[in-house]
Amino acid sequence: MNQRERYEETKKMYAALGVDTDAVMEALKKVPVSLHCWQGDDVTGFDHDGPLTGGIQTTGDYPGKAKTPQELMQDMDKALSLMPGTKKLNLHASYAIFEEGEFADRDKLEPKHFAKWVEFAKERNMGIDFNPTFFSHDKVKDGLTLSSPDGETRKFWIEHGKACIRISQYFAKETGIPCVMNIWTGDGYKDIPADRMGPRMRYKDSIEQILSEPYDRDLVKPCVESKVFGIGVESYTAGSAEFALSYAATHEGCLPLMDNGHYHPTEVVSDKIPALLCFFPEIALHITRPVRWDSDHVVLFDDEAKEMAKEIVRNDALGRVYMALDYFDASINRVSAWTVGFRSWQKALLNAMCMPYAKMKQLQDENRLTELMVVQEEIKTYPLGDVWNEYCRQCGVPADGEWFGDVVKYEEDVLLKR
Ligand code: RNT
Ligand code: ZN
Repeated sequence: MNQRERYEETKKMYAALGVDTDAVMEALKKVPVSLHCWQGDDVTGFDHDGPLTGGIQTTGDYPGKAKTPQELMQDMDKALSLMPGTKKLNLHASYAIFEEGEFADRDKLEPKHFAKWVEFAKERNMGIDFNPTFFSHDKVKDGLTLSSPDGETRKFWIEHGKACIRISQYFAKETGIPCVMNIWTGDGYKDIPADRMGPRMRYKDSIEQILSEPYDRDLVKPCVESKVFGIGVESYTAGSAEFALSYAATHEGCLPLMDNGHYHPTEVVSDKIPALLCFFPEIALHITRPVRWDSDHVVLFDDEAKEMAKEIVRNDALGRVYMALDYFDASINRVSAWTVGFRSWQKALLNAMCMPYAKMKQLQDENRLTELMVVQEEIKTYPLGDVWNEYCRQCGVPADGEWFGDVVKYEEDVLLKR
């Protein structure tokens, strides 16, 4: 049987369950997923020479890392050519592109410093999401930014946040697609602090000042991302889960952003998604793979990715959840890291969309839980791979088993020559 015939058989199996796989693929093609630029260069950016700070870390020194905007764009293009579906570009402020001899510090950034990214995104029909960069900079004072007790430090970072609001609005206007702007800081303490509330009160005030910058709520979607701890910031994080969620809940127009690496290891974001959807019109996600801690491994088609996707799909929330990948592995080919992560999340969404939820919900509501277990188990071995390969074919990208050689060739021809 060739791939086409296999798909036709598989389609009948899913149809018997009440799932229309043709309709699923059409719907999935329209769902935007944001691709993070920072996997391409180990979260380095172009505006500083110093180390990565903020309690996050990349490990590994795989050859071929992108060192210029041109190289990063070239690598991203290679990865994009191997990914099915609708992509959005996720940028950090530290990826500003300056003209020869030009420089603007983070508090003075302007839309023009991102004009080349806008051009890149427009040529590829992509929207853009944005992140102020509150780390890897000498104005981070004693590990603190927006929550610093030092007024000058806070002011610098508030100005950075405001500049980023203006840039986000520019992205949205240029691309015609709303820009999700995510606020995350690594502010916190390595050891037990004496004052846990003061930094949070200052953090709250700083975010309020940033969001007092005028912007169109239909164009810019500000979010606050929480975190449980960072490297060197083990005892206390100002932007904890309760802080970020309460901030979003009490500030109209601000979304909570959950990163699934940012909770205690037995907590799962899949369960938090439907909880938040009861209250928030829109939420945002950073999708990553925490291995024992917030390690930011490449996203795989694993159990929690599948569960997260299911919660978005079965609550009819594809239009309410902004999905962005967020991981950085410097120990493997970075184009492959991007590609595997993006394809895995697409697979998770496809898997989630190929399930008979009406029937499953009915079993639950009628307390037929034995049968529900059987149905949920048996669907796991349905031939999703045939639908996936057909989806890749329709999207004009290689099927599984057909793309890695391309990356190897790119590594030989381009990456190893840098
Ligand atoms: C860090 C956060 C944050 C960063 C990016 C680079 O733990 O997850 O989202 O990964 O901003
Ligand atoms: Zn994140």
